[in-house]
Amino acid sequence: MAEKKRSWLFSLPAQMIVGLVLGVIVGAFVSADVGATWFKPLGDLFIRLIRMVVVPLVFATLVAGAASITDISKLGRVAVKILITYMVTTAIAVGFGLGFAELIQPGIGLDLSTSGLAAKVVKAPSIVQTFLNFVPINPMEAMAKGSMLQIIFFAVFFGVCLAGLGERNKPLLEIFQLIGDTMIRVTNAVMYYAPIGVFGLLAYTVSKHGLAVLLPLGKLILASFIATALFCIVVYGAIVVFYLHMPVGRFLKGIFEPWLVAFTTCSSAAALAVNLQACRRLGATKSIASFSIPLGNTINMNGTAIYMGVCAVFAAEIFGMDLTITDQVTIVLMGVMAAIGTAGVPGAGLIMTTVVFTQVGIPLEAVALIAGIDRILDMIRTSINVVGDVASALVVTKSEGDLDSEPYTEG
Ligand code: DAS
Repeated sequence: MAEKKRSWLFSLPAQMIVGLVLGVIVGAFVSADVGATWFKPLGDLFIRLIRMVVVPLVFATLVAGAASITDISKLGRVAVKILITYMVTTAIAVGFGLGFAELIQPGIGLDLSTSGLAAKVVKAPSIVQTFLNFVPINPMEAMAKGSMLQIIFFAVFFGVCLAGLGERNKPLLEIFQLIGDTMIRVTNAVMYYAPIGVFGLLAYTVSKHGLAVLLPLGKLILASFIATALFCIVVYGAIVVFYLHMPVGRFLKGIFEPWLVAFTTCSSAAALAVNLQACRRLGATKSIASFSIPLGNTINMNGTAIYMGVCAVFAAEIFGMDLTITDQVTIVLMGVMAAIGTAGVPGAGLIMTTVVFTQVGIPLEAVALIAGIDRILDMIRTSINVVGDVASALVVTKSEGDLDSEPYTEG
């Protein structure tokens, strides 16, 4: 029997918005004590559930992703180029998000530091020490502690070496793929609790701070949207006009379908197939598109990177934190790693913000606060994640002298 198409109103995003609205209304009418006693635990449970999934989700999906890059040796030069393009555009994206948010300061106007949630003072290590800290002395200890930077480093290293085993790796690769798929199901199950968690946290926050809490959330959406739009115009605009020498209209028309699928589903994975076709139609060769689009779908998330920068500044501001230059460099580094570790499914980026926040001492209550409006932010960032995959694939195709200037038609 065809599954009955449920109205959007019953969808999880709608339920999260209902949770947010109800939380605000209830919070406006109850005392701070009632909010702390009855509603804060609901939000705390959501935060614990989010923290529960991060380590196994990131480790399994990254090992499986890295291990599936089997033809890196064959594609050597192209693989190196595409990975460098991914890292550079992602780092620029985090910097864009961070810089723009510092400019418009979305979090100013709300001070949660009085909620006993003062930011943890994290003595930021020197830049050299930060890079040395990438390497876990004991990977199991890193997982037990949730040291995400070290977990991501070990997962990618382990995955690439697993790929090197060739055919022998099949059983173990399948196990990690199954664990990754299972953890995505666990994450989806956790997100079903999100409406209640969002309700609890908003009710508590509004009961303590009043309705003023809403203004910064609106500014966060605006900051995320404008930073993303500016990044697209400046970075992708420069690539298309000055490097690809492609008519902007042709590029926009070519990426529209994957952009729309990603925007509406909030899932890069859902847009993978149409993104592959769009990339080919825009002139990428079959080998570069079929290697880079699935890889980019897993590790290249420019929209999520911008979101990491914007949210880190927003969260620091609502807890009265002044970000030092070292904090900002750490946010860019961690934002890149968090974006790499983000799965191509709805809400994955929200969970990965814990990777960035923890590294600079931002209380994770900020994650649950952002959760209420995260679906809107997810639409913005996911749609750009898929555009970035196409842009990078075309850059590498052009660098190989293979960019097909004529629109490709399915032959
Ligand atoms: N929704 C994720 C994706 O599909 C991105 C994210 O949550 O940041 O790309």
